[in-house]
Amino acid sequence: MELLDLTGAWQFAQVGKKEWMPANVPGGVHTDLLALERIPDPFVGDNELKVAWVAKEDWQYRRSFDASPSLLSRQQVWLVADGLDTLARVTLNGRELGETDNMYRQYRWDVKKLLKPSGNELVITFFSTVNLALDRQAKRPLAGVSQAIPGGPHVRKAPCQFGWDWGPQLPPIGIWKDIRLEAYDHARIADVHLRQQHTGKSVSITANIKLDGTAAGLLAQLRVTTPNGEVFQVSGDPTSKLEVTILNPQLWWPNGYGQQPLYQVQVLLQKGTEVIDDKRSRLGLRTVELIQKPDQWGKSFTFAVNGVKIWAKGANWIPADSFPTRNHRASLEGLIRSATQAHQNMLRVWGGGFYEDETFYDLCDEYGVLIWQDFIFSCSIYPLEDAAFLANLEVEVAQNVARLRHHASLALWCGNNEMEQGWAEWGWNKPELFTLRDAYHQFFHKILPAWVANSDPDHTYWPSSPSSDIPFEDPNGQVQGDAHYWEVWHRGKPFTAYRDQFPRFMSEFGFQALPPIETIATYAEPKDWNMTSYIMERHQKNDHGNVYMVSQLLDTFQLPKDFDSLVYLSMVLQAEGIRYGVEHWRRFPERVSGTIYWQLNDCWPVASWSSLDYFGRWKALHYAAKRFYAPLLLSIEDAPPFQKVSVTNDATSEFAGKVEWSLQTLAGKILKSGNESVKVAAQSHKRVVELDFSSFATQENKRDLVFVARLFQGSNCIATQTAFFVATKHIQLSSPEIQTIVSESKGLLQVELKAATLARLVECKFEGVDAVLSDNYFDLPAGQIAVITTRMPAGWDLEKARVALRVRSVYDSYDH
Ligand code: BMA
Repeated sequence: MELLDLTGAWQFAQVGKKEWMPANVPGGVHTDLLALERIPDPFVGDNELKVAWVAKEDWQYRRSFDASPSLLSRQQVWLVADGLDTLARVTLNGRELGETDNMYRQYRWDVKKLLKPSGNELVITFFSTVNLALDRQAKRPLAGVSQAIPGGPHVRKAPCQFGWDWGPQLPPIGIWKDIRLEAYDHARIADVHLRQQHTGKSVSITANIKLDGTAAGLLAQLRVTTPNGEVFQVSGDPTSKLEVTILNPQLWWPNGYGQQPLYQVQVLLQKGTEVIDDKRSRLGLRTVELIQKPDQWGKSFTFAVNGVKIWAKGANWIPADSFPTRNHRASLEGLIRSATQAHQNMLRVWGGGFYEDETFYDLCDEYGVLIWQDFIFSCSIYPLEDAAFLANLEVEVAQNVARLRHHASLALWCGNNEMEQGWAEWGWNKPELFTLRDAYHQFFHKILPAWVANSDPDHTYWPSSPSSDIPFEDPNGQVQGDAHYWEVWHRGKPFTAYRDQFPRFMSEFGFQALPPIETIATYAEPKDWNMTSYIMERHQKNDHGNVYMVSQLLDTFQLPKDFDSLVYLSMVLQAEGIRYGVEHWRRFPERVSGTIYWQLNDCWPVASWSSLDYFGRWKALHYAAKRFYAPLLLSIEDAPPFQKVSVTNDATSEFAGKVEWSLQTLAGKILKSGNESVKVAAQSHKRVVELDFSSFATQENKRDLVFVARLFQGSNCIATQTAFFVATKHIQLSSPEIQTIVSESKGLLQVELKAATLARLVECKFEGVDAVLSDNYFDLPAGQIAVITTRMPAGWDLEKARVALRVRSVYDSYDH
């Protein structure tokens, strides 16, 4: 195979204007205009509105290239575009090759007869998807989300790019993936289907190869290199199934359950000794299944890897940038690494974004992150009875399933996001929509599962999230299937409401926070630093979101003294809320098999449900996740005056340790204490002690009390938890006088903190640097020492760190 890479420098122009400007491919109109300073940064202030015109125009990209004699001499020469966004007409040397209407598809055109040795001119014209969507929507209105430009469901383009309740209306346009010429003689490898069969102590890897061209006279070779460098190989007819057997395989495990060894797989196509094409991939050897077994509550919804049950701990993934061509390995890796640092083992690639790039799944393979992959349909009615729409989907599904099915990280294919629920509960179910409801039923319960089974029989298909797996029947119930619980955020229920929920698998629930002040500073000037200012509300896409945040905030905390304190409180409020839910669900590991909170990341700087902001900064929730997703979880079920202490053990071996507890005044006077040795069986939960403090928590005293529990493994304290007897706003906090000792050892910066009286939700940061600390936003009981570390920032020394250290707690958030 001979390739001619056509990425890199192109030119672009607005259709109707004759000015050609430099462009970069892969890329898009917005990022190209931004590089030329022709538009203001859409992520700043209300520039989103100022650049809205871009997506309503048509644009052209062009480049010229030469074709070498060798390339021209090949029997087959094809132009291959891995992704065009979205409505494109492609011409080469003045001849139209075709049109595209699906950003998730790869397109290939035979260009053999059109090429010349030099001065080939490739032109791609992009027509406005916004105009098409609006036009189709006017003719045939389909329900969608209120924050989006209407009509998105008519076009196969990432739904959230039209706007979402956390995303701006900035639909990108352009060549968003690689583009190249592929030239070959005889045949090329069109597809390789790798499968693995586990039997006792061996795994057989098979490759089914599909060729474009003729197999006559060709030979295929399957070569597997183990993580230790040992090579297994077999050759055969390219149309036969090739198989190698790996004895004593090194199994792949999700994060927290073991290592992630990866086997290099190469499929070579040969003519004699000449290799004419090859395909490389990496395999993690593992089995993955979804166990749905009848039990006392209904039916389980438990993932198992290599036969071991996995308690799924994770978050929902959305596109990491409104302009996805800005995502590179480093930015994706930063997010995925942060997820695993917080002990996450599963991400749900949510159906309102797109099928992610290979790099994303490669990283998930490397970091041990299971992927729940939605097909790209979300919260809307789609024209699924339209034959042309279906034909387009069939290619999209076949291509993307084939592209991703070999990844060790892939755990589940899911039909869509919240559409079955839409039909069952959102008022779509009207007589005039019955045809579309039938089409939904046909597609997600018959057609799509059949396509998936055909291309990838090794992964489970799940019809929708949430779903009970019985079409339209209680899709968001708690008896079987997965559930989304939004009563706390969207309906204002208190965090304690999470404790009434016993989903079999919680695939969405969330609570918003503002991003850190450094992130706000990138889009709002200090004069706009007010929760309900125009700019702050331009960066809040959920109607009334800022009001919801403040309202819940005042149930827990006092009115903050300034904006910076409000930002801090909004973050710790979110952390406390999600912690409350997850700790509860982890106390029922047999009944609830996992929690995937909404949402891991952001696509621009915004107030949202994310735990990592657009720049990858850790919000307080992400630090809380590191604690509440720890394999050994100490938790307190607080129902004042009762405090119940529990340990949840996710590990596959028994835990033996000790819990120490005490009831203290805020100043640290111990009123009552005890300790209990504790054994918790593998993958289970144990209530350690249930205490009644009614004689201490009197009307006069309860505002001055804290209940502290600590979990010990040997002599190591591995977790501290606190619980109170009144809402935080009513705790009688006094100035905690936190003392810090900053030191350095082996490139690690260390901060030792000690408070004179209880410090609630202590935040540490080093001004001027984005440092991820080993822990943050934690309670510090009087007299107890907390030690946190971080890598010494490049170019810093101890003195600089001491000066830059800022510490605060809830006490500092209001006036005294
Ligand atoms: C869920 C998601 C998203 C949305 C989020 C917050 O329904 O599936 O559609 O962004 O809630 O409202």
